[in-house]
Amino acid sequence: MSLWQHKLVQSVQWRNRLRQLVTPKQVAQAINVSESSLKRWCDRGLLKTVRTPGGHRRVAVADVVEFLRKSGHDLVRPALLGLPSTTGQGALAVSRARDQMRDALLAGDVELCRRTAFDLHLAGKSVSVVCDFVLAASMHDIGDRWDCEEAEIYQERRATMICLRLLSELRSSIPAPPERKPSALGGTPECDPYLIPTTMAEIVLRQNGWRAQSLGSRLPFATLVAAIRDVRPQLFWLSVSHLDDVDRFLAEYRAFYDEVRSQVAVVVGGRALTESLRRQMEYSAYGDTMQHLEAFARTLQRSFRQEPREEVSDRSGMSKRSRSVKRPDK
Ligand code: B12
Repeated sequence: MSLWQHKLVQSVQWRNRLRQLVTPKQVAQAINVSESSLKRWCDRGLLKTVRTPGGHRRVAVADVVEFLRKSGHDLVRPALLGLPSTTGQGALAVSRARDQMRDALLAGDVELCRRTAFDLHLAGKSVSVVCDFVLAASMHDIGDRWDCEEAEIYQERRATMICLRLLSELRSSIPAPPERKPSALGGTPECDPYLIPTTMAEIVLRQNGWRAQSLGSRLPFATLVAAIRDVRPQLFWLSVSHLDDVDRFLAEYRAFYDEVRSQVAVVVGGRALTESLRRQMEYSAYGDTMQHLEAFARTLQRSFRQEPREEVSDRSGMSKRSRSVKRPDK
């Protein structure tokens, strides 16, 4: 088995572990509390449990991770839950984490990348912060180094693969939103191969309780219309990192927006959407970062709890052009 095959197997194993069920005793030992305290938390609903057919309590590792993020308890023995060892730095400062992540990405050190992201996640940092300030910032840095011939193309490609793998692992560590939650879809237009930002959007929205799914990259607008018709999401994000024919994009986007504007809130963002381009577009909201997307999604969710058609007060920091939002199906 090659080194890369070995790393891929490790990544799959890691994601499977997050879906695994463990006993309350294992959790108690992993976070160094008594089993009775842990069972009390389970009884009070602070830690979600399921019952085996024999009536025994079990906890999903992803739910333990969520509990640790909210409660602030330390993970003393991660190996007991099959989780990666931490860097031992607890709530690593975001700027230090970014430097550590960039260096680990450049060196292809998957394990250090995983530990760095996981440390922040366990310390309660939102996925949007990890995405904007650690992963995206590291990739920007790597891109600049490639541009200045200080990094090899293979290092940039490898860093992209590692980022996508980390995002997939982070996704597994977030409990799946229930069926009744609003849904979101998104992707990139046909000329845009950039996968990381749209993958980030999916995970950020899932952490905020949306049943979000990225459709991936290079999607013709006609198929996006079909996806919206079939899935009927409440939110659609379009991430635009690269455009080769701006006029064609604008024409196709306008036709797309006219078709879907009454069905879904459309949020746009991405490096290629310059201000002058945005001025020629209509959309429900625009954002520069995953944090902006998160803030808008929260505002939209709040509006679902209010009367239908009520004007949404936007505290997201995103600019709005028009808005037409339907409530999630009950
Ligand atoms: C990885 C990479 C690639 C990969 C992408 C692989 C993949 N499948 O994703 C590949 C190999 C395809 C690639 C190709 C090229 N690349 Co390239 N690439 C990069 C790199 C290093 C990282 C991109 C990335 O994923 N960044 C991380 C994301 C998360 O950051 P982001 O895009 O800024 O997204 C953030 C915000 O924009 C926002 N956001 C994004 N989408 C959305 C959506 C919504 C709704 C909201 C609210 C917010 C939002 O939130 C994100 C998180 O903060 C960048 C460097 C950089 N600055 O990003 C260069 C970079 C973008 N590439 C560059 C170049 C030049 C190219 C090529 C032309 C190289 C070549 N000669 O072939 C080709 C172009 C191919 C094409 N058709 O587009 C240049 C672009 C320069 C420019 N002026 O536009 C860059 C900037 C590198 C550099 N410093 O020179 N590239």
